[in-house]
Amino acid sequence: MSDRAEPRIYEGHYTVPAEARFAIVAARFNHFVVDRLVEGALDGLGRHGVDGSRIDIVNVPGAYELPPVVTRLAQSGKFAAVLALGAVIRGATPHFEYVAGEAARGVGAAGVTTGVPSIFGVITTDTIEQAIERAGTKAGNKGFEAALTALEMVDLGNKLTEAGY
Ligand code: INI
Repeated sequence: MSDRAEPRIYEGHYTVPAEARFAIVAARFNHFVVDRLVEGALDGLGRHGVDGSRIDIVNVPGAYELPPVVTRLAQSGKFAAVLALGAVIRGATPHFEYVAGEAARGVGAAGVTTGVPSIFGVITTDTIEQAIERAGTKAGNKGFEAALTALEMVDLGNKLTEAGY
């Protein structure tokens, strides 16, 4: 047996503080897909004891509008995490790169600048079929995944705070 000290490992689990509140910001564009993501996120949170009374849902026109609202909610200090949900589908539009890029950059920046986990639950695909696959059919549900990511990051943040980081 080695007497070498083991490293400390920090990792979040799906443990939710009783008072933690969550915000979901959902884009209306491609709502037939995004509605499934919202359902998935509510399911993911609900399965870990977060019922609707602890969740606010805010709707915005499109994925491009997610970042300012995610930032505002994260800055409010009222939420343990903010989930951004949307679907950017390339289709025939050259708009895709701008919308998807800005949504990803802006939601990421919200998390970095506020310290509140800001989760990127935005599907970016070439086709509607691929988007549907990621919204509760054969490739899982990105809203559900976003909920679990949020829970893990909240718990990780609490553990790092306890450790003095
Ligand atoms: N918004 C989306 O959420 N998904 C898309 O696929 C999309 N496309 O393809 O254009 C989209 N555009 C709208 C955009 O998010 C803004 O609402 C709009 O540009 C006004 O700022």
